[in-house]
Amino acid sequence: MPAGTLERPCPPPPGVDRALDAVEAKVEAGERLSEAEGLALYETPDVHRVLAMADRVRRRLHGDAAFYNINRHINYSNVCALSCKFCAFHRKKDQDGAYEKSTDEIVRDVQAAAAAGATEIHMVGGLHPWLPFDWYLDTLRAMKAAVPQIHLKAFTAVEIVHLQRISKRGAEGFEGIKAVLRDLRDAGLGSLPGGGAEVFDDRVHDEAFKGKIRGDHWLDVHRAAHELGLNSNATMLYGHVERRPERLRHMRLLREQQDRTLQDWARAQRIPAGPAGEIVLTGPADRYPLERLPMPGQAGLSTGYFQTIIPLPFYPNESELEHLPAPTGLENLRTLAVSRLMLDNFPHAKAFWIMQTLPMAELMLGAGADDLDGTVVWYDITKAVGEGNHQETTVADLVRAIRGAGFRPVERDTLYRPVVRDGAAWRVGA
Ligand code: V47
Repeated sequence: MPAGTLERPCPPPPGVDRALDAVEAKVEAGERLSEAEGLALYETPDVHRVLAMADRVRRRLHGDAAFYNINRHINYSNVCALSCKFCAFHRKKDQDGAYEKSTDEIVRDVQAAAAAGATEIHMVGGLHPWLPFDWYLDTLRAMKAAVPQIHLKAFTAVEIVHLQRISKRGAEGFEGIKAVLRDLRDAGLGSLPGGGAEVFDDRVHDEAFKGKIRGDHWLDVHRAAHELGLNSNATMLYGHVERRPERLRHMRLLREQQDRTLQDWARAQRIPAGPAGEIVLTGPADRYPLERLPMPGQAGLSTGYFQTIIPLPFYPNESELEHLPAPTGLENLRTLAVSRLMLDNFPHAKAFWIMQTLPMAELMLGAGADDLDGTVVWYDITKAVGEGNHQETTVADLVRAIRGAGFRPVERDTLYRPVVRDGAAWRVGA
């Protein structure tokens, strides 16, 4: 052995990417990552280090808590004026398999959900060509009248724009969106789900979901909801015709909007904004004199905000993009971890078990996710396994997955408040 060999610094073991050191140092310090740094997280062969970084950030935010909820997804109709290439859910009115649920059927679903302990109904559907605006208002009112305590999280941004068009309320643009959201809120709408965002990029839009609203319009709908005090979520549909830089841009646009939304709250919580006005919630504990997580009703918070980022892996089956391969397990883990690291001002990251599968969602709890969504029961939009739309998991399965991953299960309501339960009866805890 030549002299001095042992004194030379050890080369990194295979798979260790030294270029990540600077990125990791920024994560440790709680500094915002650029899109270029996000790309480094995406391109490194050392994917497990990226997952570990996201886990660190997730533990700073939530410790060992992992959230789930008891909910029902209701898809009121699959009839849709659009024909997005990635979507296997939509049907034309007289096509085989087209359906519409009546208000009475929906109310029965809500009552059955409440009897089983559900705290939330998540309701979305296609852009129905002739259901009138009043049908949506009446249905929300009937749902709330049947079960006043239930939270109604309903309608993606593209449905809201559709409702604006059919509502004939006169107002246009942003004010028109707000007017429609105000009517829906007054009829019982509690928050907006994160669907329909896909990927905020015009090339991807024109190739895979032309006809749907573009990213700026989607962001405007959520901004309007936030201004009215409604919280919302954000999805990112990945693994189809988009590329990784486009995913990172999607994350940046969400993050910039959230910065503006949280400014007053951050000031009240004495969270220092960064040089570009950025509000980072994922740094070390000593940066946060008061609360690091926005919660409804908190000092400085007069608006709603984005609660959760939900990366959704593309399911090619039965869509017009069926020839594309679905994203791999590691790509799913990595995309979740990169989302957690880039979206440093989003309180939560969800591994939606229906699309990820429960075993994959369990792994994701150690890679940045703090939430699994809920019991779901019926789901029409994608089918990971088997036939039919009965896709239910029990609370026992969710709790077992969370415990198996080494976390502490916490039942939450839609706004991430802890739930105290006595059978099907429940209240929000402290
Ligand atoms: O908007 C449609 C996506 C979304 C496919 O806010 C597909 O808490 C994969 O938004 N492959 C609906 N994805 C689901 C959604 C959601 C789910 C769970 C929780 C929340 C929340 C929101 O599903 C659609 C679309 O982006 N989608 N087709 C497909 N083939």
